[in-house]
Amino acid sequence: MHQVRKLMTLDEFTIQELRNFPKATGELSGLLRSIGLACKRINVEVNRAGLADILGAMGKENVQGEEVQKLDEFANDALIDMLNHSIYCAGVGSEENDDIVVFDDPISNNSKYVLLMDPLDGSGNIDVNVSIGTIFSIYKRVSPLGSPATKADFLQPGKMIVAAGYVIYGSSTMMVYATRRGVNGFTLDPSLGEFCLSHPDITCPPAGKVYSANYGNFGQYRKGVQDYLKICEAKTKEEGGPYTERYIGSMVADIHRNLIKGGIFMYPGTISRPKGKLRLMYECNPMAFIVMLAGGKATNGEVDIIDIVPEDLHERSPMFIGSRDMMDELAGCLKNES
Ligand code: P6P
Repeated sequence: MHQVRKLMTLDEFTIQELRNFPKATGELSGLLRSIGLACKRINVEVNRAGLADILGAMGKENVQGEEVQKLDEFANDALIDMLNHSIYCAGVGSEENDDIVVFDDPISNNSKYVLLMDPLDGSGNIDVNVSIGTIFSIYKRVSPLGSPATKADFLQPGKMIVAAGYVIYGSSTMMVYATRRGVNGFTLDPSLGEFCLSHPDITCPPAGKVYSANYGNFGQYRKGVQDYLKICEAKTKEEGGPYTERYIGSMVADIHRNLIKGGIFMYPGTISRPKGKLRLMYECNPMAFIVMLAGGKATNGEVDIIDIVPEDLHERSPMFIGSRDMMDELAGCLKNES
C-alpha cells in the first residue's frame, strides 16, 4: 500500500509545540502564523517579479497604468499590514522605516511582543533572479502592557530574542524558525499553499569547507581577516575535500547554505565602512540567534553579536558567522593580528 508521507504544516507544528508547552499562551504561535501568511504573499510577488518587469519597470506604472510597487516596499507593507491586524504584536521596527511603527490600538497595546525585520534582504538581486530573504526577530516588550510600544522595546540585545527566523525565496521557498527549543526548517508546498516541516532540528556542522567573503574588499579588511582568508585559500589546495569560496551577495542565501552544510560567512568592517554594511538589529542579531541555537557562532570580531547593546535601531556591525571550528580558527587570527 503506497503510504503518502504526511508532512506536518507550520500550523500543525506550532499547535504541537503548544501541546508540549502547556504554559504557552499561543500568542507566539499566532504571530508566527501571521508572518508565514505575509511571507506567502511576498513569495507570490517575488516569483512573478520578472513578469512585473515585462509589464512595467519595477517602481513605475505598468502597461495598465497601475503603479508597480518595488518589491521591498511591497514586502514591508505586507508584513506591517498583517502584523497591525494581528492580535499578537505591539509594533514593528523595519529596515525600510526610519522609526518604529507602533500599532497604537487597545488590542495591540496589550500584545506582549514586538518584531524587528528586514522585509526583503538582498532585493537588489531580484532583477537577476538570485535568492533573497525576509528576516525577522521577536522580542518580549519591556514597556508596560496596555500602553503603546516604546523604542526601548526594540533596542534590546539579541540575547533577549524570543524567536527569530528567515524565509529564503530560492529554488524553493523555505522558512527557518528558531526558538530556544530548537531550529526547524519548513518548505513551502505550492500545491498545498502551506509551509511544511522539511528540516527538523537543524544543526550547523562544527566545520565546513565553504568560506564566504567579498574579496573586492580584501585590501580594506583588518589583518586578522586577511590572515584567515589566506589560510582558507591555502586549504583550497588541500587533498581530501578542499575549501571552496562561495559568495552569493545575498546574506540569507549564503548563511542558509553554511547553516545546512557547514561554512563561514563574513561581512567585516572596512577602511571606508569600519562598522561594515549589515544592520545589527535587522540582519545580524536574528541570523546570529538562529545559527548559535544550531550550534554555530556569530561575532563582530570581538564579542558575540547577541551581546552587543544596541544604541540605534539602524546601527551596523561587522559580522562573522558560521561553523564553530571555523569561527574559532578565525578568532585565533583576529587575536594574534599584529
Ligand atoms: P556586498 C544585500 O544587499 C546585503 O545586505 C546582504 O544580503 C549581502 O550579504 C551583502 O549586502 C552584500 O554586500 O557589499 O558584498 O555587495
